[in-house]
Amino acid sequence: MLVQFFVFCDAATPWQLGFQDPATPIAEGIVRFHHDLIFILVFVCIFVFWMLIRIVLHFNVVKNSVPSHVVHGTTIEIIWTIIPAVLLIIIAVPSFALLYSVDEVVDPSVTLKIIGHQWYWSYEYSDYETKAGESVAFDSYILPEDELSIGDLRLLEVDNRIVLPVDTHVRLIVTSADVLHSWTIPSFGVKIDACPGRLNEASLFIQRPGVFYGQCSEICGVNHGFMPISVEALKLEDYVSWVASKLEEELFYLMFLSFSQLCFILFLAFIFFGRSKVSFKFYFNQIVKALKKIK
Ligand SMILES: [Cu+2]
Repeated sequence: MLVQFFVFCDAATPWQLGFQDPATPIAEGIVRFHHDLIFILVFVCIFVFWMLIRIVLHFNVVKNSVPSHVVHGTTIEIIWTIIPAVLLIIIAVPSFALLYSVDEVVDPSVTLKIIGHQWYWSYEYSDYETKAGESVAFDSYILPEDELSIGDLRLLEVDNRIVLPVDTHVRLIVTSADVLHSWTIPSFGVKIDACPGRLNEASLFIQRPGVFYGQCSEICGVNHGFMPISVEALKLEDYVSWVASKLEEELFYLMFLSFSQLCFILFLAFIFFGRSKVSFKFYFNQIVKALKKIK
């Protein structure tokens, strides 16, 4: 029980009614705006229900057989127009402030490109590249149930998590390769559509380390429910070492690829020269001769 007070809720839980714990200023703003609205809503609801109950109890044929003939009342009409209008203005001011701050992209230090596919996500960190010009890019698939470990979240865990730094302005660029998807992390207050042929932009400023979970929020086909999102927020130094390891991995992969290509060519050459009557030396001499002619 005590643990629950100190652990943040960053994933959907069964029978959840409230919000997940906010991890960005935007998510905090959304939660607070919701609470402010509920405060006003409670007073409005109590007043309206009180009026309704009064009308039902007092103004019926048993208690009031002769109805009033009043059809017009200037004062009451002004009151019931002005008060709701003032309430709407009180709601509109913070609402617009929040709406425009969601759209604001503050000088980002990291850019993450998100591409929705049927039915997985792929991610690209175009800020960094290996000496061979390769950027960090990977696909992120749902982890099947038989591969889950104890404590893993069913339908939310992925094979490759996104890693992002905390206390850093991050820009998200979202698009899709096939149909509409929607990249959503409730704790970040981010829900951004992935449309084919269009780039959508959002900003992120994660305030605490942790693992955050979300899901595709646009019905995109039969496996719509099986393309979760998992973000690992790390301290800046840990993030830097993660990027370095990813770049190394990429370079190793490239080297491995070129090494295996070389082996394959040698293998073909071995088969060819092994079977032909002319020797390798003959071909070698021919090539040397041809090179000398070029000179
Ligand atoms: Cu989707």
